[in-house]
Order: sequence, then C-alpha cells, then structure tokens
Amino acid sequence: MKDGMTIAVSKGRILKEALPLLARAGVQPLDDPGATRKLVFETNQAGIRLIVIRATDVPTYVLNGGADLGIAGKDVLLECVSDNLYEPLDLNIGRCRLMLAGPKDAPAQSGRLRIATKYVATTRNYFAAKGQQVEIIKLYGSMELAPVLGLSDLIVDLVDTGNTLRENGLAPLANIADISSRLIVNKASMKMKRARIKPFLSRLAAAIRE
Ligand code: PRT
Ligand code: MG
Repeated sequence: MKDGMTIAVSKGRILKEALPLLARAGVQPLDDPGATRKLVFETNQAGIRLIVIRATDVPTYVLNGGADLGIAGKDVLLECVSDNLYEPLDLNIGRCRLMLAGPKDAPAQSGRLRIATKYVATTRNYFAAKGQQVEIIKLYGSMELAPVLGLSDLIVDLVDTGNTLRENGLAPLANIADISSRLIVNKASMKMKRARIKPFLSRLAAAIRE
C-alpha cells in the first residue's frame, strides 16, 4: 500500500501471540481481530494498519507489496525462499518443530518412501541433502491421517506437544527444523519507507526482549 505502513499477520495461533507483542511495540488494532470478520484494521498509530490473513498468504502479500511487513512462521518462509524479503527479527512466538514422523513399530521399508506433507519444498530439500529419493504427496492438512490410511509411509508436519502424533499412533523420527514466527519486510518498502519502518523494528526488537 502506498501511504503508511501495512503489516500482514497470520490469523489463527500466530495472531494470538502476535497481538500482545505488537501492543508492547506500541501498535494496537482499534477493533479486536478475534471478534470481527474484518480483514483490515486501523491501529492506534496513525498510518499503521494490520491485515489478518492466512499464514501461507503472508509472504505472498509482502513479496508483492500488498503489505510492507509480515509476521509468518518459519515453516511457511522455508517454502517460499525469496531475494525480495528481509527477515530481520525472530519474534520468538509460534514455537514448534518441523518433524519427520511415522507409524510406531512400522516394518523396515524397501523401495521409495512416500511422504505426505504440506511442506513439499522443505521435505524435498531435506531428503535431497541426504541423497535420498522420495515420493512426496502434497496435502493441505490432517497429514497424520495419511500413514494411518496407507496413503503414505511417513509424514512431515509441525509438532508441538506431540499429542497429535501420539493420538494417531505416530512417533517422531527426526527433527527437520526448529520453527518460530519471523518478521519479514519487503525490500522496496524498506528503502522507500525506512523512516517509518526502522523505528518500528527497534520497538519490536525491544518488545521481544521484554
Ligand atoms: O488457516 P490455514 O489453514 O492456512 O493455517 P492453519 O490453520 O495451519 O493456521 P494455524 O492457526 O494452525 O497456524 C499455523 C502456524 O502456526 C504455522 O505456520 C506455524 O508457524 C505455527 N505453529 C506453531 C503451528 C503449531 N505450532 C502447531 N502445533 N501450526 C500448526 N500446529 C499443528 C500441527 O500442524 C499439528 O496438527 O498442531 C498440531 C500438533 O500439535 P501438538 O501439540 O499436538 O504436537
Ligand atoms: Mg490449523
């Protein structure tokens, strides 16, 4: 957006942790994003607005200049590596691990492994680095179901407490990446709106340490 500064925030669990952090950095939406269907929120700071969108859409908005800044999970960012984004701050929220997991006591596998995941690029990179060829099956959710129904041998998904894996008879096999939410900045915005963005970055960095 041309005037002011727009921050795209992932809805859902990241939003819940991002709002108190933004508040400590001095930015508070005038309406409660949890209580309305609105997507654009003016804030107490004239010229700073929030948009609340799906996690996977945050980098897309920031890359294309629809938003100047964004708050997104590292899991989502690993899937869309770009030269046009800065990632200046680890916000230390939305913590979890991206893990390889599979059925407990599964028999040893011969032939090419089938991996069900939403994280196709990261999974491909992970196995490529090990020199292993795998078949990747793209799913948009409920990955835990895939091995249970024989759609795949293993899954790659986010794990927090491990309850979801356990309740579906799965166990973690390997940690692929430690995940947290990051602040991302459109490179052109950083140049054009530096006077507005830089002080905000300083306040946010202080808020993370609080
Ligand atoms: O709206 P859309 O469907 O696009 O996204 P979403 O519903 O996946 O959004 P949401 O609110 O779930 O937030 C997703 C973002 O939160 C991710 O991109 C991560 O950066 C972050 N995050 C942190 C998590 C988790 N922790 C997490 N545990 N996202 C998802 N989970 C899920 C996981 O996929 C699994 O189903 O929680 C389950 C595992 O939790 P445990 O505690 O049972 O291990
Ligand atoms: Mg979800």
